[in-house]
Amino acid sequence: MDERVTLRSHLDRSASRTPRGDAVAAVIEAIAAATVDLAALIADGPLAGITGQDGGINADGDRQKDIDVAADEMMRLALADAPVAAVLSEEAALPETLNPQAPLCVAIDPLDGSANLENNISVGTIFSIRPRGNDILSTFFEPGTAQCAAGFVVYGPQTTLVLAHDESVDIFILNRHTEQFLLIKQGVKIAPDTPEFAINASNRRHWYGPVRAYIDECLAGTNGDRGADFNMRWIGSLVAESLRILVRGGVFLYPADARPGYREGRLRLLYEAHPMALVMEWAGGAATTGRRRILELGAKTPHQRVPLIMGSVRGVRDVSAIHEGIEPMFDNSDAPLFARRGLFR
Ligand code: FBP
Repeated sequence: MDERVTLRSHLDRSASRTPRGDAVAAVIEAIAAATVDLAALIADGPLAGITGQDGGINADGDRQKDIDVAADEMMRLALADAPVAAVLSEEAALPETLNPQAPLCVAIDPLDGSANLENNISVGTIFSIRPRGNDILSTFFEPGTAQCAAGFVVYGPQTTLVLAHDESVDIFILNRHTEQFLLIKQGVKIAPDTPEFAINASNRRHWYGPVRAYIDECLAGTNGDRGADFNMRWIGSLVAESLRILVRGGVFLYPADARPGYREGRLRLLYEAHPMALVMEWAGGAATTGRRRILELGAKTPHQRVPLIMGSVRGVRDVSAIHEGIEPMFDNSDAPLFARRGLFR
């Protein structure tokens, strides 16, 4: 018999002392219950009729797989029975109103990184919870500081729930036999200075100067001004990268770059960057665009993209320092200009 604390009793402990605590707990439990079913579906994959084939094009023009469509349906069904006024899903053009009088709104990426599934690489669900404003739709356009809880689930060797709630980041693992999430780490803190970075390096030629300068300095290792040999990781799955940062630190970058469609980065503000930024900050890390703190940004459109640089405070601070004083219009100049502006020059 496992004596660990269940997600439910963990939430019960804090429900009475956090604003709208019971409602927030109910929403987290609803999402968690749906992820138990989704984890089983992902694990069975082709055995459960998941072909990995196209399920169409979503409202924002992204290709969907059949599993994206199934995950979206599962999350919507779960949230319809929870105290949620409206949900914005990656898979829909606009927020959908559920229970207009309910106190909370949810932005969700039901299944992030589904392109990885064919290779049996971890994928996840990312969610962000915020209090409903008087006007339901404008709730989603409030800055990320309005979030009252956020988190993500990684469907990997284990099914892991990372929860930012009550100003703490806690990690749970799914016990598949009892179908309960059990607490394994409470009050996670990100290592402040791990020399490790994660970026899709194949885009180097498209990066703007400050990002190129930072990565070049990391690659110079002990021969360069940073004086440390950096390790590199790139999984191509945001939830897996985020969990690694929580466990051992480092910095993740999906910057804006010069490719058409990437001038504002790739990741979405409302259901990728905002929730990850809340997790990072509550775990003692940081998240920025390079120029602005992610949590201070409000979306102007539901599926707005944003550059995302997050993780250990040292790495995020160093990337921001290279951007400082460089007007965005000069971002695309040659790297040497920025190398001269690097931290140690
Ligand atoms: P989707 O929103 O299309 O699922 O993609 C998101 C994502 O897979 C992230 O998880 C990951 O960080 C990024 O795209 C990888 O992008 P790229 O393929 O450009 O390296």
